[in-house]
Amino acid sequence: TPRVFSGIQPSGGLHLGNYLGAIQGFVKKQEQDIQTLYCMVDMHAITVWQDPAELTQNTRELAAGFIASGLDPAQSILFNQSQVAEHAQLAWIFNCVARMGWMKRMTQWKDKAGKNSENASLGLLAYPALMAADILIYHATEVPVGEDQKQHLELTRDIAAKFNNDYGVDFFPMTEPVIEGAATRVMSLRDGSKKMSKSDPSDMSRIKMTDSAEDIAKKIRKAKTDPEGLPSEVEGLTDRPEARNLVNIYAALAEQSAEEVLAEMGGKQFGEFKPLLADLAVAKLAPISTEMSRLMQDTAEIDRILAKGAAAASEIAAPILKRTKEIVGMVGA
Ligand code: AQP
Repeated sequence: TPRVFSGIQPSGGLHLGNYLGAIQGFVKKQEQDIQTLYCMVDMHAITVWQDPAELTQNTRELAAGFIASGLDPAQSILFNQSQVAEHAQLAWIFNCVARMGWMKRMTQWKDKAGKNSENASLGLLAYPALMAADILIYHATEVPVGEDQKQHLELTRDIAAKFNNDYGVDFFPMTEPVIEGAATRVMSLRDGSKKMSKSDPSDMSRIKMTDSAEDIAKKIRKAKTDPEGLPSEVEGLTDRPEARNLVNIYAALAEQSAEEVLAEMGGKQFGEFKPLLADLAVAKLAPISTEMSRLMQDTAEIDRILAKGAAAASEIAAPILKRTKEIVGMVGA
């Protein structure tokens, strides 16, 4: 039976890219009758410096964001990564299976370590091995993510295959990325060549889940565009990354395809389209953000949900870790 796992880093406030690229897909998977596990990956977050108080706050807020978006703790296992020790234990074994060269080829490593890679944390380099452990400790087969995670998921398959081959077993399954929807790669509102991200220094580049209606409208109004209006077919978006981005965002929020949006909106100028997009974004995000602030008033309840989730996750992970250790030949497994 398929099992679904995915995670998001509590490294800052959730943004529209996380919502459209990942969380909407998490909720879709929950609606199918399969086991779903969704994780706040705090151990991934600390691969770059996180202020401790902010990490705590961001982890709880992320849990609130999951629940407010429609993830039901009675249906999905919602938990915090560091609360399930099996992740780190399997990650160590995978650190010894994966090769340095594989890690150094990852575009996320190159982007985040930058020119000063000697000074990046060792954890940042090993990030994809921990991610492989997150997934494979549950023998998860489906991973809903945004497009930027495709390369890491290929590496997860490489690690599973090398482990199976090195130890002569058929133990870890091959996982499939689930990259679906009209906005699998939401771009910055200021620069159509960069993805929308938590760490972009410009707050105008992203729409946060907790932004007010006024802020959402302002950010969309000021979003970079070209002087032409909207085409009536998607071919007309070629070489127009900013226009394409806004159309894709509209499509994903409306749960339509870009073709359907353009069939309706083609010919409109951005002066007319942007307010429609802003209204749609507010209609979709405002109830989520209201529910998030309500949930954040009772952080003890959030912590209880996460503790319960961690216990349920650990029940699945423990026998898989035990078997892995036996395969490796560790005494006392
Ligand atoms: N721009 C995006 N479009 C579509 N999907 C996206 N995701 C992230 N950005 C976009 C998806 O969200 C999930 C969680 O991602 P993450 O926790 O790795 O963090 P992040 O949001 O990707 O981190 P940022 O925003 O890029 O922050 P920094 O700047 O700290 O690295 C994943 O499924 C991802 O694909």
